Amino acid sequence: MPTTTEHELNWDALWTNVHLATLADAQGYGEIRDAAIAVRGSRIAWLGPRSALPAGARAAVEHDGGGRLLTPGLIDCHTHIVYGGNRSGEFEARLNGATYEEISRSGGGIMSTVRATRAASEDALMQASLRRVRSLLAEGVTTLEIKSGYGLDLETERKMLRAARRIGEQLPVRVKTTFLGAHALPPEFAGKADAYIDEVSDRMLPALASERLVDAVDAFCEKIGFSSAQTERVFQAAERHGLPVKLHAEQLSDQGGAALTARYRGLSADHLEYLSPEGVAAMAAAGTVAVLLPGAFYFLRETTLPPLAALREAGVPIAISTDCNPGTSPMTSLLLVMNMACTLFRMTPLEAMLGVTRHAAAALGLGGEIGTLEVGKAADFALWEVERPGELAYGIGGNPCGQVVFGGVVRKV
Ligand code: DI6
Ligand code: FE
Repeated sequence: MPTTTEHELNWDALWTNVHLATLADAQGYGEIRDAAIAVRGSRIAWLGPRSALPAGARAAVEHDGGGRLLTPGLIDCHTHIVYGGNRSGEFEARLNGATYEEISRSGGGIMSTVRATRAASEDALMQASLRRVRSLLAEGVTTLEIKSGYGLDLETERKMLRAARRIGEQLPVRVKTTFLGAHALPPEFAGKADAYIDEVSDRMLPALASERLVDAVDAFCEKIGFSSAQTERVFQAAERHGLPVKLHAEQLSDQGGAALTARYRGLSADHLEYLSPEGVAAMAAAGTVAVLLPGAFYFLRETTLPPLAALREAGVPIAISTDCNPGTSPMTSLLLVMNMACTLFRMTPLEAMLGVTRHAAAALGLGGEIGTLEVGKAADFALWEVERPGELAYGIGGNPCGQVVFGGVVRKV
């Protein structure tokens, strides 16, 4: 019988000659040069300087990291990546003078994606979405959140969430699903927003939750979306099902959505360009993560910046994400998001890195499981052909990702 210690030093795989950025404390990258990291099963079993490798440790497989940077696998914590069709025509219309709100009010916008998503078979949705997910994965993403919200009826919301779950089965990536039934008012409920909120809260959510298709609940709290009173009814329904909430809040105007989310101990409030000081304080007190989405800011040519200084000062954890969606952020590059967070929002490269690792994990309620390199956490990591961690937010185009390990296994996509 091996002793516990011998068993613990019996590893499945070991990477040596790597430069670690553990992100294990929020003050720095947590760099360890000339390091090693060991995996047992799907977990990190040991990490530290190579010189401190315990005598007697054995690994079934040993990889030479070639001196590369090794970070936690990246986390894209806010996407609408499952959808039918695309909105390149609307992009052209906007360049010819129309605004996002005008397009939305005249039946285009989200509604045109709803029509295309309703019309698509689950397999067709899968095909279109898998292509987009693969391009995220190529840049080191190991966890991905996927929202529904382009069905707006039970059948299509179910189809989207099933497709999201299937993506997590077909590709080596962890998928968290979010039910966003309250994304827009479907034509069947025109003029009856409260009745639609009943449908979302009392019919759609109970059915989808009982089918285990929902990990969290979201809504679009906005003048062109739902009021804060309507949003609160959705949150109450989520609470009845024991599901955490998050919110599209303060994207185009201040609706008090972030403070509402904080009252419900929400995981995150997302967008936040129009966030008030009261909203910042409420998020800080509740530990709600701010998810900033520079792709949507850029694509809509928004000019009001999210209140970064106030968020920093209050100590609100800040995550960043692609918001991958056909209308306001048709992007599938989390590295580009890191660059945009720095250039557009003046976040630092360290903040951008924390935003796609440690803080993105917290935005999904997975802070104990992923997002940093620590013993016991999931062995999800990426190796990069760069000299320093800050280089990940610096480059535009060109993919420095050399290898990805997911659940302790070298990933082939
Ligand atoms: N805010 C967004 O940026 C996306 N949804 C939302 O509530 C946009 C969705 C779309 O235009 O298709
Ligand atoms: Fe979004």
